[in-house]
Amino acid sequence: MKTENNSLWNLITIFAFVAISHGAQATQPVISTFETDLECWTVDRGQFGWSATQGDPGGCLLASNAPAPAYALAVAPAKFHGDWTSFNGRGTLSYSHKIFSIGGGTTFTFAPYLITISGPGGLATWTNGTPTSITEWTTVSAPITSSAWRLTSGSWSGLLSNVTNLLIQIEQVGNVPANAPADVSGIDNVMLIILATNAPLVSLDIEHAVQVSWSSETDHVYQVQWRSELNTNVWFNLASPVQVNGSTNTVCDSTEGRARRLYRLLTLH
Ligand SMILES: [Ca+2]
Repeated sequence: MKTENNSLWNLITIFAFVAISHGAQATQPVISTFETDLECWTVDRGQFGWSATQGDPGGCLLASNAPAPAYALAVAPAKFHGDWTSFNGRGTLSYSHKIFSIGGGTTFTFAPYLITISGPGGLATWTNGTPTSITEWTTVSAPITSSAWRLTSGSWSGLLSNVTNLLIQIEQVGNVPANAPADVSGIDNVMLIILATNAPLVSLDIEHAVQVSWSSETDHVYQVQWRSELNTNVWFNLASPVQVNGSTNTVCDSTEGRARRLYRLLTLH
């Protein structure tokens, strides 16, 4: 059925919010893009290594480990450690994840995406969404707010005051029997960043595509992301990161065959 432009407003619900750092008072983003090496990331079990070309884009961390029920965890380097207090309520920890192969065997047990942070002040775990097969690069995003995490020891404020261990589950598939061919997964674009909702949105226009525009600050790189459902924290990159090219920047996304999408804008650096 051909849809008139005006009725698209009835079919498409658009939300947009803008991420912009808070100037001199901002907590600096912490980012791993694995462009040249593993950036001191490790994986707690199984095989792991760096790929120069299979990332989102460029390099990424790859891991391969078959036995269930253990799921391999990527271990963040020291640059992600420290006082996360200023991220509380306005920060996000996100990463790109891809299942390249689910491996072999007779039973495949998929686990939800999982992040654990811990330190002298406590331990908390975040989970959301469970893949069911191989995936494309998928953005997984966890808000740094207490209601989104399961605190198993200590206090939220005490934990955030000194995070000494960040674990991101890289293996999403458990294989039985244990000697089955291993699954292969990757992680890229790990970002601990500030999200803010108070930056001005210049315009949001819909014709046959959604046009998302925003006011930009010089020397910043932006990434527009989208998701299709309101009740999931799985975000996808829309095109590549945008280096600012003026006071207003625009990214378009086709509406063809899409009932509803939610957009957001991140400041990468
Ligand atoms: Ca990369």
